[in-house]
Amino acid sequence: MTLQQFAIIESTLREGEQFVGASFTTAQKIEIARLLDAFGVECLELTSPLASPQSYEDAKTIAGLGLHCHILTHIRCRIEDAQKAIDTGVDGVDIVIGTSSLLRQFSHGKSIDEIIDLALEVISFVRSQGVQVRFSTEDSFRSDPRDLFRIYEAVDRIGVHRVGIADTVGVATPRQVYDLVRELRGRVACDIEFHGHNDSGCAIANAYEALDAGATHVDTTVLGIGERNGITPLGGLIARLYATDPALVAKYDLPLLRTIDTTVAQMVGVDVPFNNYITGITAFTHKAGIHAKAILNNPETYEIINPQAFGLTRYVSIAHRLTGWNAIKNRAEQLGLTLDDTQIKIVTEHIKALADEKPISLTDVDALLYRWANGEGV
Ligand code: HCA
Ligand code: CU
Repeated sequence: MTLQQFAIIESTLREGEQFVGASFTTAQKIEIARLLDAFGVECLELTSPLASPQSYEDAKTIAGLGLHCHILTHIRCRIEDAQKAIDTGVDGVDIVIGTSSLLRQFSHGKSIDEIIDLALEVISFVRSQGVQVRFSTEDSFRSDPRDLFRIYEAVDRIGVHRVGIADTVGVATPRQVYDLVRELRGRVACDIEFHGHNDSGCAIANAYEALDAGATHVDTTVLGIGERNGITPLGGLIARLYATDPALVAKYDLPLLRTIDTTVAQMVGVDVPFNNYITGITAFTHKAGIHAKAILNNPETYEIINPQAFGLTRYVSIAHRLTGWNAIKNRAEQLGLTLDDTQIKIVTEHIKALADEKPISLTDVDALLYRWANGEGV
């Protein structure tokens, strides 16, 4: 149901700023905010205005840009934090507090009852100021589910707009996420957000399962940047949803994704990974002869994502020993050379033999094709 209605909370300007290479200038934050807004994300989450004086100023600046998306900021569960957040002019405040026994013992030292009392106080305050409020439990998957439900039900009763489940340490499996969200969906009336770290490689699958189980909001960052190895990447979530049904992500300006990924990569001093979802350099590159033949006949044979939907093109790699004669024939046609199938097959054997001797390039393939087309083949 909510797979059709989900919203993205893009947290590059909050969780993403917790990536070790990130230290965005105001101008960079504005550029990222504008790009993500143009892409069509529903919400942007900003670093806590309490983090530093510049963070406060930047939150004010971004809240004042007049973007289409909702501007949220992220705070600890404290009235002073909430006041400062509201002062920046944001549309909503995301509150988080640790609920695992580890965090209760080693971080804030509060009991579940104390957490509930505090949560009710801070949420009521934010609501009284006419601002949207979300309440999230840090390290949800290492918290006792009975504690979680008590907290979520209590905050739901007093009209919180959204509750958040956070897989802070990336420990959850897709099935655990599905089960927890499903159970929660039956217990609260408010929206449900999922925030998942990627320590064990499940962040995209977990976000997807959360939506499938009834979550309404998913947190992402560009390229997945965040604490440690980050959270659900924006492009990865889009790829997952597109693969289920392109209509699910038709509301976004998909061709902007490449610019978004490369812009943020550059700002934080990394390359877009070669195997990145959609925008990685090899995401639409086909190599083996069998694949190349089928792709040339009908790209859907080996592509669940249409690169054109993202303003990208596919590439068929043919200069190697795994190549096939159909791909070589296609190259000959591209070059406008007339060679019959028997000749193409012979050239293909030569290409394979050459590639067994040394790494070859497209130039070598072309040279062989020209030789045969000019009647100089042996
Ligand atoms: C953190 C906090 C958080 C918060 C998530 C949320 C997490 O940096 O540890 O507000 O839902 O992963 O728990 O990012
Ligand atoms: Cu996080």
